[in-house]
Amino acid sequence: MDLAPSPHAPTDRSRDLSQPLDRLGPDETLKADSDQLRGTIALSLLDRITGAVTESDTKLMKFQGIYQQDDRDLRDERRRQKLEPAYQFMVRVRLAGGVCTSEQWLTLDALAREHGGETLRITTRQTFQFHWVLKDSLRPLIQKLHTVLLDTVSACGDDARGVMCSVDPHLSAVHAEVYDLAKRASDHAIPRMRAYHEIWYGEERIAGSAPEEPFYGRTYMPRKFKIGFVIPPINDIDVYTQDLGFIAIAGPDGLEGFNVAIGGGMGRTDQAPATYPRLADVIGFIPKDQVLAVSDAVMAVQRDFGDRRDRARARFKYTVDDKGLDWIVREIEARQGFAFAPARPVAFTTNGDTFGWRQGEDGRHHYTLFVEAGRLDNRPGRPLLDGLREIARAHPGGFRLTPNQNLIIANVAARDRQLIDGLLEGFGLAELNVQSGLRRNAIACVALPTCGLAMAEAERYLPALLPQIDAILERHGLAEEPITLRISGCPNGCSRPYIAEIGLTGRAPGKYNLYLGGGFHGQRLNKMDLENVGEAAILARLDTVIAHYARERLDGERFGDFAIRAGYVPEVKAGRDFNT
Ligand code: SRM
Ligand code: SF4
Repeated sequence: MDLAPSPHAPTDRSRDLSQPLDRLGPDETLKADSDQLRGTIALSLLDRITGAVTESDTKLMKFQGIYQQDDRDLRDERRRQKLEPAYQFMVRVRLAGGVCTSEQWLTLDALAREHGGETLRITTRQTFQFHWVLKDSLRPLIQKLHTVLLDTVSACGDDARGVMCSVDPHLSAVHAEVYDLAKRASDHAIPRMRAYHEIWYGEERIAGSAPEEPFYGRTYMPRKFKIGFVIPPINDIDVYTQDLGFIAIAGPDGLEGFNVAIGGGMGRTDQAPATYPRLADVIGFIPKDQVLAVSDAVMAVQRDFGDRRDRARARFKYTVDDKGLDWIVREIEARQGFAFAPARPVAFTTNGDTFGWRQGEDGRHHYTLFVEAGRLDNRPGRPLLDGLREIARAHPGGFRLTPNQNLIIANVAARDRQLIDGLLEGFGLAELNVQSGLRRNAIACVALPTCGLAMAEAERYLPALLPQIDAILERHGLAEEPITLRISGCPNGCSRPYIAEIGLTGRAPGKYNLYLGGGFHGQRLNKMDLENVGEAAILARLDTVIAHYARERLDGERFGDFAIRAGYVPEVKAGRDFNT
């Protein structure tokens, strides 16, 4: 298939000319003065006196997929001992659509054992994160990733992040084609970033007169920009939370094109009403060969009109609301050179995963394994990392990471199913899939102890919280009821909690906001029901609502829909109304 040529701007659009340089935020100046993200990172890495890098290099390294963190469990003790914080780094791999070969898996596994505290984490955007990486280990880790064609370029930072895609390109021809487009969109939107090659691979700087970043210029995007591709009826990527979402439309002869959705996002700040989660608007249909042109046009509009003064309001969703949807659509159409066709009808049924074995159109088999909160490690009686290493050694078909933090052992020939089943049994992993409806649909962000922004636990609290809610559901005869629950350690919403039927966001240690009424397949924002409360209040409230739901729900009515119909929370129609 021929893709439309890229309308990448040939000029250095390092800033929006409507926003004078002296009024730009400090991060804009940092980017502009960073020598295309080189900063002093190479020097910081050599500094033996500290386990950290400088403050400005910390920010620039994000564009290279690396976050400086410190172990927050040790923070107070180290302060008492007058030691610097236990600095370490999170390293995020760029992995479009969560597709990973068995060879890559074995390398990731070896690196996690050597440098990453013997753990890997599947993120909510279908990639791997290493935690606990020391400064000296960064280069060896990144160089080793390079040997299996993996990198961490723009996995974080003000650029196009890892592109998501409905899981498993082997399920059908449409899945394969959509994944191929997602991968191309990811490769296309990636910053050129020579700094990465120089700093991490030790390559020489190449002198040249052409701009290093023809699209991004010197100041990249105003903020992170997230793209995702989804294949109805499964909204596994939560397409309405993406800055730019492509919703696949297939006809009798295969993939025809995409409905385009713009302006989604979750992040907000408590007590800052100008910040809010927002669901993307569907603005029309495009033929499949226009994906890159649309992606360029939408990103260019945000690049040029996004707020570069106030980072709290620099995401595309605010540009859409501030400029107005009609204005934004006209601007996108002008840049891409064609108008959107009317959107086609689509129907989603769930945003969850289907567990166990499934068979693709081509007869190959795929096994989805439940991974609680995406954490891959070895625990007594549950040697997940060891078991998956053996599976990767025995099975050449590769893996898929799901946006719900689960794992697919993909592309298995019928004759090898027994082998995989045997390994899953042997390592005690088959029983991981025996979970309640709530558990199968629960997501937690990382939060403590690595996330510097966490206000409360999430991943570490989930295993203690879920049995208590399961007990309530069981008491009311709803043990198998699929209900989406998402918990984040702060309002940034990395587990996409504002579309869950039950959402929790951390306010302080042991304290959360409770949200109810999200749409089961990610189609509606929820609404705050209780503010800044502890476990007892959360469980008591859920007991009341769940008991009522068990008594009076309509046939097939979802928990989130019921919470609104029964008047526990009002329906939120637009992101702007979320805080009112
Ligand atoms: Fe996130 C920041 C982890 C998906 C919204 N996120 C962070 C940082 C890097 C904290 C920081 O800035 O210091 C967290 C690192 C914690 C750690 O120790 O690993 C972090 N975010 C994650 C991950 C790992 C959560 C997880 O448990 O899987 C996810 C990695 C995704 C990936 O592979 O790229 C992750 N983050 C998300 C999502 C979900 C999504 O994209 O589908 C969101 C909500 C959607 C959105 O962007 O609106 C999300 N993360 C944020 C925000 C709020 C952004 C905003 O618009 O206000 C922040 C804070 C920020 O950027 O300032 C943040
Ligand atoms: Fe950290 Fe907050 Fe994201 Fe959780 S939601 S990973 S606590 S930034």
